[in-house]
Amino acid sequence: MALRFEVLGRFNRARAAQLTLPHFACQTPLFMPVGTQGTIKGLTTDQLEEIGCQIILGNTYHLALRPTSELIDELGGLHKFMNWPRALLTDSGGFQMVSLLHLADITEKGVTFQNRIGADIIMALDDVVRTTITGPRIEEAMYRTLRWVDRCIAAHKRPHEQNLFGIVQGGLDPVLRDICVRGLVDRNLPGYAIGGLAGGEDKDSFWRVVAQCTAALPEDKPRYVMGVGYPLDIVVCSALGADMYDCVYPTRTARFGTALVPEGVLKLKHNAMVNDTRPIDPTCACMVCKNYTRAYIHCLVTKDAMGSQLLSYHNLYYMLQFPKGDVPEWVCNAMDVAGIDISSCCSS
Ligand code: PRF
Ligand code: ZN
Repeated sequence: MALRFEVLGRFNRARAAQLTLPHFACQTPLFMPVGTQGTIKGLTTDQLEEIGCQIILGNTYHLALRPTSELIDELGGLHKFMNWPRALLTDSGGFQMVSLLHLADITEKGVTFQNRIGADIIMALDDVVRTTITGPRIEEAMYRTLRWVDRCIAAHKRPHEQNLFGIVQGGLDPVLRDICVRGLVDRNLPGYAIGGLAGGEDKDSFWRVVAQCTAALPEDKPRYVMGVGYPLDIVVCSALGADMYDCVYPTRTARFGTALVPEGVLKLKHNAMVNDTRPIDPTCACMVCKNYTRAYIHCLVTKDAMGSQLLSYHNLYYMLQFPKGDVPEWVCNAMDVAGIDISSCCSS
């Protein structure tokens, strides 16, 4: 294992922990910005450090195509290539994406790519099926995911430098999820992800699967909910005992002119912004809110790259700051504010 996971505090099922990875000691719960091509669009790595980013997610599939994993390896690994000293996680990309590479031994190749790229955490290859479909395809994907994790474990050449995480699949079916969780826990991996969610299912089903998986996963290992999410989802999943998240939402929505604020969202394209001299969020301490007005960003947005860069900076700052501090306090406050009662997900 190439990580240490120390729980520092608990509140009901929520926990705050230190996750020590080869390149960085991270505080959880944490949010991972998505840098598909080895960059978070519009931000420098210095800026990412400045706003408290601890770990970045990269996509094996995209990196394998360009600049290719061989070149990244030759140039000293992804950390060096993108000038990022802190932690990195690479996602295997799931079956559909990796299958586009037309490789015969996709599972083994996926791990070999990730070994070359050199991330702190590498994801096993899984078979991802949309949660909104039903029938035998869900079961097939879950069993395939379990078979593939064994091939990934066997192909993993650097277990003392990189952590291979398994991914729980099984759609919205509690029996399939249970088989998958148990199978992965038996493999004694350094961490586990809950996959196959955030694909259009209703919130109750989503939270119920997260609650079931977190309850069955080991207490002393990190739990990562993939592709999540919105601030509210992160709060609820953290209350249910999850630790890690990733999502393109804050940066993608920035490019469409939307800022994340405590009240929800602020649309900078709106005509009301044209002469608004306030910052995006008067309570935000970020560089953008300290220096620029809504009127200025309104003027730039969709016209100049600077508009989406400033919005991405603010949005990521928001996502990286809000889960900080005393977990009991922010989880409880947020749940109260949102009027959410998770007791129904937890009783089983
Ligand atoms: N598997 C992988 N990556 C993912 C997901 C998954 O299930 C999700 C959730 N749909 C986001 N990213 N490998
Ligand atoms: Zn701000």
